[in-house]
Amino acid sequence: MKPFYFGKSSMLLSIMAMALIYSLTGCGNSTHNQQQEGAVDTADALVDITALTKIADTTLTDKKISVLVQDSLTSKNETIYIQITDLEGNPVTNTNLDYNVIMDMGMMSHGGPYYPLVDLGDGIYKAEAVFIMANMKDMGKGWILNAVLNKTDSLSFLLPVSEAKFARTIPVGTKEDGRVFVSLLLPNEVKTGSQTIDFTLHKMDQEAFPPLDNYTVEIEPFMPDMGHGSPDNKAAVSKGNGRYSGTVNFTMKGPWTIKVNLFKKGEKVSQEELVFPVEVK
Ligand SMILES: [Cu+2]
Repeated sequence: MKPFYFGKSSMLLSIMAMALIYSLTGCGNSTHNQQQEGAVDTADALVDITALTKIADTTLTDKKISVLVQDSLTSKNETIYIQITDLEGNPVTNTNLDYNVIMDMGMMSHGGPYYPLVDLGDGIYKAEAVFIMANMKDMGKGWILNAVLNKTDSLSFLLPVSEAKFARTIPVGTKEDGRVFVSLLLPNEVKTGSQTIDFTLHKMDQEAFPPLDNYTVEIEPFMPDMGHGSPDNKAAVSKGNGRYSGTVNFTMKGPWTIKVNLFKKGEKVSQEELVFPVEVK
């Protein structure tokens, strides 16, 4: 199968995307998804909620639930914050919150990879989901975050997910795991020098998108305009829960690409080389 980038806006690609997802999930209307077990991630426990952008909210009789993001949501691995306050704006803690994400495409719906909620305290919860495609005009409601509060109140938030400027989540065929979604967590613009490079890997299993460990994500930074790469890069290795971390070195400013191949036991197992553009400032 040719490489396919989800979420292009032309009608032809829309139809292809729909047909592809339909055939891959093999299920027309399921909203089922499977939440993966995960270790508590406290790396960004000190999130500045006032610096975030609210994209949706709803008010219950005694609570207000807000959905916040860094800037906006695009078709990639994204972090979403859910804030619960009382009607005066004071944090409400000790709530039981559960969630999933689905994409309503009109004639069908499908899920995407997502991680368990992390309770950051002060009524703030961190969700993380991979939007494997962008919302499409005139095709259903698009991505929806469904939350259940204290096992009783069901809430639905429409998520405005637009096309990522640079591809950050790309599907690739593999030997053993079928189609694998490779998500690069690097921002569009980075600084020169050696830095951490993180990926997440998820496969499609019926309607669920379980994380994949036991791969090595080989990276090769390249400057297409100048025809050179860089030394001292380290392949991203598994940290568990589908998360991978390595080191990338950008030796000068300008447009770079990162070529990515998946390896298992020293053997290349991805069917095509993936190319992620990065602007080095
Ligand atoms: Cu979709």
